[in-house]
Amino acid sequence: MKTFFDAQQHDHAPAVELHNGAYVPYAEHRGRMESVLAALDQVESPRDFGMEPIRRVHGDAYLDFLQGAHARWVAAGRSGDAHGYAWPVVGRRPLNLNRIDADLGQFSFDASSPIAAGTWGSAYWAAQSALAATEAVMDGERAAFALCRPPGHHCGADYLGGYCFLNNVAIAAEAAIAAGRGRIAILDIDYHHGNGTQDIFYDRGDVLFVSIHADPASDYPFFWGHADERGTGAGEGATLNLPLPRGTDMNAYRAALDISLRAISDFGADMLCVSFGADTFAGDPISQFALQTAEYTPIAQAIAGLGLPTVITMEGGYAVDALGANVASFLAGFA
Ligand code: OKP
Ligand code: ZN
Repeated sequence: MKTFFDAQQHDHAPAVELHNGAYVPYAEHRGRMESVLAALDQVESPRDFGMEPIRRVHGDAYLDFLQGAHARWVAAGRSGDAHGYAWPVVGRRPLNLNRIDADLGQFSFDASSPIAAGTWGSAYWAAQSALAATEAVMDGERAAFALCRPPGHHCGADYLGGYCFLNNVAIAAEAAIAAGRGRIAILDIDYHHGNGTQDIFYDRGDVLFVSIHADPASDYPFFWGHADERGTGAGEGATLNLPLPRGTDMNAYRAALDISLRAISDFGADMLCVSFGADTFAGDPISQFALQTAEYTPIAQAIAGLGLPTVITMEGGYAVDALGANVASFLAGFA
C-alpha cells in the first residue's frame, strides 16, 4: 500500500506530559514511527500541498498561535516545551491579551499536548502526508496510508489536545470534498473518542462520523463520545458513537464494527477515511481493550469489504515494540 511519511514528522519531541499527577516521558514519541517504519517495505515523502487545505479545517487565529507558540514561549524567558495551565472553562472569548500562557489555554482543551520547538513543522508534514494519501486515492489507488505523527483526531478547528495539533483526517476529508467527492464517511477506530473530528463535522450532513472507542464514562476524553451525541442541524444522525467497556475483546469489538459498517454503507459514502489507532491492542500501556495483533487483519478486511476508496490516517498506539506489527497486520487486510 502507498504509504506517506516525512522525516520532519520526527522533529516534534516534547520531553514530558502530565500523567496521573506526575510528569512522565511523553508517550507519543518518535520511537512509535521507527517501529512502524521498520515493519513497512517503503514509504514516500509527501509533496507540499501548502496551507490552503489546512485552512479549510483550522481557523487563522489558531494556526497563527500554533506556528508562533514555541518562539513566544522562549521570548517570555522560558526553556523547554510550552505547557498551558489555565483554561477558559466558560466560553472561548479571544481576549487578545498577548500572553503566551493565556493563549495556551485559549487554544487547547487539556494538558496532554506540550508544544516543542519542532511541533509546528511535524504537524504540518503529518497533514501533508494525509493530503498525499488522499491524492493517491483520488488518483485511483484503492487505499493509501498516511503515517501521521503527531496524530490528529482530538484537535478541533481552533484547539489542540490529546497529543493532536492539526486534524489530519478532517484535512483529508475536506480535501476530497474540495476535489469533488460529495459524501465522506470517517470511521474512527482509535481506542479514544475522536472528539475533535466529531466537533469539526457535528453540524454537517455530508460527512458521517462513526467512532468505536472506550466509554468516555471511564476513559479520556470524558466529555465527548457518549452514545447520545448524534449530531446537530443538518448533521443530525450523521454522528454515531459506539462506546465499549474496558476489557473489550475481538468478539464484542466485531459486533460494534459490523454496526459501524452498516451505517457507513447506508450513508452512501463516495469515500472512506479511517482514523486508525492501534491503542486497542491488548498490550497498550495507556489503554484497556484486548485486541491481538493478528486480529487487525480481519478488522481491516471487514472495512475493505465496503468497497470504498479508503484513506487511512495513523492516530494512537503506544505499545511501541508491537506497533509496527499491529500496523502491518491492519494494512495486510487491504491487500
Ligand atoms: C491520543 B490518541 C492520561 C493522560 C491522557 C491523553 C491521551 C491521548 C490519546 N493520564 N493523555 O487518541 O491515541
Ligand atoms: Zn488513542
